[in-house]
Amino acid sequence: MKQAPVILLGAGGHAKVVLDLLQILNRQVLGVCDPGLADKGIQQWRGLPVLGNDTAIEQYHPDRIELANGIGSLPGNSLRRRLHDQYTRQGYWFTTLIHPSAVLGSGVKLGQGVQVMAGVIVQADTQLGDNIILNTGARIDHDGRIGHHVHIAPGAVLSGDAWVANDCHIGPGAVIIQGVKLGQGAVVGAGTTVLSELPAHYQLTGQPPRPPVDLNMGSKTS
Ligand code: JB3
Repeated sequence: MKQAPVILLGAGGHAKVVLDLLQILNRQVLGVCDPGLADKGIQQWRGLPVLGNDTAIEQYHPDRIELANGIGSLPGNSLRRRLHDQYTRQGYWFTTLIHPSAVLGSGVKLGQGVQVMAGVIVQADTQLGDNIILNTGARIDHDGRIGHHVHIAPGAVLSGDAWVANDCHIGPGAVIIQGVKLGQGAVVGAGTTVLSELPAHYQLTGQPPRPPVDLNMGSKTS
């Protein structure tokens, strides 16, 4: 079946990678919505028409198009999630994209709007929620459970049976050993190895890790 044409949201660093992937997958891209470009009157971005800010989406019936979320996700920035939630509520569908170089094991399940970038490996029976980024070269071993809106940054590694709740951020090159659970909104810093459960809204950074920080207390480490 022919896939619907796509509108790309955002025109920053993450959107460049998503656009490359759309093109590798031969998806028709109608244009890009980005207020940063629209406000400056810029009409073209990487060969695509700039359709305007996000309200331009509403000129297209939800049955006629799919959306690609080109906004990245970093701790403390919920724009990617907000756009996903807003437009799915309005009946739009975010396309799931899998780079041809990715390897997905048997029984792997992906939600709506998951982006699987170049070189990713996901092993058997892992389940992924909606709006997840598995960034370049990330690896998730068997039986993982990954919640909605999670970003697993380039080169991060999750051993078997790791459970990652909604809204978590796992930094580049981080390592999560087998069977470990991360609570909702937990943040793991670049290169940090997580050996035991991290509660919801806690941040673990450094290697060896510094003591976990409660993100709700407003004192973040970098
Ligand atoms: O580290 C990696 C591999 N990727 C990072 C990614 C996960 O997150 C990347 O290096 C960046 O740190 C970040 O990528 P992102 O989100 O593309 O950030 P940036 O390059 O700053 O671009 C953000 C874009 O979003 C800009 O073009 C903004 O104009 C646009 N933008 C801001 N608000 C918006 C809105 N776009 C839309 N459609 N709607 C908005 O409300």
